[in-house]
Amino acid sequence: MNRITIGMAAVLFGLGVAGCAERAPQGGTSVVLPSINRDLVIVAVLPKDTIGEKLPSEGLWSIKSVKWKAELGGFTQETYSQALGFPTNTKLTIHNLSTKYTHTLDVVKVISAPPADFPKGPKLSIKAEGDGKLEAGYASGPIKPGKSVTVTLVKAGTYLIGCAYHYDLGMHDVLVVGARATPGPQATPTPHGGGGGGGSGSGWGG
Ligand SMILES: [Cu+2]
Repeated sequence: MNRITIGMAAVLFGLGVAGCAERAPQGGTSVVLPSINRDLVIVAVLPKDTIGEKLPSEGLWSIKSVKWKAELGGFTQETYSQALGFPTNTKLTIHNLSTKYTHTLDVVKVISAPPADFPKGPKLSIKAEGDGKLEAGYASGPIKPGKSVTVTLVKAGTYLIGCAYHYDLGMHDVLVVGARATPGPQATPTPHGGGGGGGSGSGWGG
């Protein structure tokens, strides 16, 4: 006997964005584009099932995650850096939001529970590995500014991810793949946009 279930995704998505400062149109999430100058920030829509990545200092900032007991940065599925969460079997687009820098998304390590202990100076592959399937050892390969790569989330789990070029500049994050996985709280932009994003971050997040 067949049953048809509709509408849940839209309902859940609606809950997900409630409370954000910038309300996104239905079906997508908002993301801040590179600023033209310090007084003008443009917010665009990041499509569903997409991870946007760029340096924390390029405007994604970093968040001290209470849940993961680690500083996370460089990756978002909404607007600013956050822990990531998607259902298993999602066909995910990894989009480089940068105008200047090439980035990657590599699996650093698979963990079973918090804390997210990011290893110091891990060896991350620049070249693509893992045949488009997100598992231990996956590497996207270089993604040029404005370009995307797709990967299928074939296996439920908790993945520490990072950029092979900028791991040490704070581009490392947690990606949870599972039925009920949802994104974590977002980083808060640093007022006046002066400094870099790799700072102490104390007092951010919550
Ligand atoms: Cu990078």
